[in-house]
Amino acid sequence: MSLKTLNKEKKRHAKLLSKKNKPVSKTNGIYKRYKNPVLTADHTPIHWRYDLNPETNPYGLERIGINAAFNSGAIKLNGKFILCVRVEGNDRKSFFAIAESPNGIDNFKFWDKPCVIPQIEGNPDTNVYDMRLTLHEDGWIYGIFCTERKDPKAPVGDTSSAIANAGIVRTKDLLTWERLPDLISNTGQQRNVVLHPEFVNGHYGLYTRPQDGFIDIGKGGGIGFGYVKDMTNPIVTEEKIFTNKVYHTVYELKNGQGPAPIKTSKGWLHLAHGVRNTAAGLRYTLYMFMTSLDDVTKVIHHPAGYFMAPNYKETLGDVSNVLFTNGWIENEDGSIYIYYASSDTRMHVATTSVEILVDYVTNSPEDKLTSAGSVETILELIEKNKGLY
Ligand code: M1P
Repeated sequence: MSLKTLNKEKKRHAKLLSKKNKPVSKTNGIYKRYKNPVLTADHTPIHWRYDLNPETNPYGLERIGINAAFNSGAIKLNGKFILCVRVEGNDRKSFFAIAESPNGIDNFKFWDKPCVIPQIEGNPDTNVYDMRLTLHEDGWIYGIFCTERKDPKAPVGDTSSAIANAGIVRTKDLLTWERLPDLISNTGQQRNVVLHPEFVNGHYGLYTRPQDGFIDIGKGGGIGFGYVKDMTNPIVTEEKIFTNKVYHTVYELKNGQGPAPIKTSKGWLHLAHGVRNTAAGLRYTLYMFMTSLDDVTKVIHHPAGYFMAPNYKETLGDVSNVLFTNGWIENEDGSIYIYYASSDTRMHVATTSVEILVDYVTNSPEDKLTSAGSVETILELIEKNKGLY
């Protein structure tokens, strides 16, 4: 790489990584969005992309292109805000890489090398993505991700049919990963599988999202919950769908658990994505609900509609009109950092607090599932506001 090109690129990269982020002034009181994305493809280290030897790269060309940095698991470790990022190359392969920030809103820097995920002998992953990190009460940090492989039963000439399942790793330091067997379930294909942070009835608890095909939901769908006795032999024999897709809601077509839920004195706070179809294609938004402390599958509060939908800039990207989340961090002071990706392209943060989210989830009206019902809900608020406006 020519010295001039290299220096220019290094300067541009350093400036991007140290750019301050600040909240935008417009807010609904529930969360604050931030001006800049926290991570993009351009944040990936220069030494992952360029051959820095002028003898082998005299023109200073980029040798390995990175297309996107999105759908990240999140955890706070050793005082740092850590993301396990889905990085996607120009070759369409996704892989995981850790990025850390001292404050959770800017200055995210990738670690020196991407994560090396051990492979299952004889059954390598073709593509991996969307890792959920859960610090479990057994002391391990588990990473559950989607492992995608070509469908061995695909007819000749069909080069697209794939099978999705949950791959499982565990670690103590996010540097060395132990691969455990892939999830065994009998409900079809699995994506968006998430480990509950506590034992439930003496077992590991998994949020699942079974569907009949890779794209086709078929008779499947909904967020399920199942038990696993031993994570080194992860078999879920039964899944209870406890929050299903519903006609004429933002999760009409499909949904999926976001990160592991956060425990509060009122119940477990859940963040999920819901998908509906439109004339312009699928629209992914984020929504919230709360489950009971006595029964993690009992939904006790469920605000109507979406919690967050893509704003204009966020609607644009590789897969437009998508917000997706698989990571959030509850800070020691009760603040919450929601890490979400827009349009399968880049990562953002939104900040709020446990107190605010509990208020949002417990006091926002539920969906009455008809237009007349929505008008009735607005009239109730207008009545309550009498004399106040
Ligand atoms: O492209 C949008 C999202 O599509 C999938 O989510 P789901 O399985 O709910 O449809 C995932 O591939 C996800 O990575 C992606 O962001």
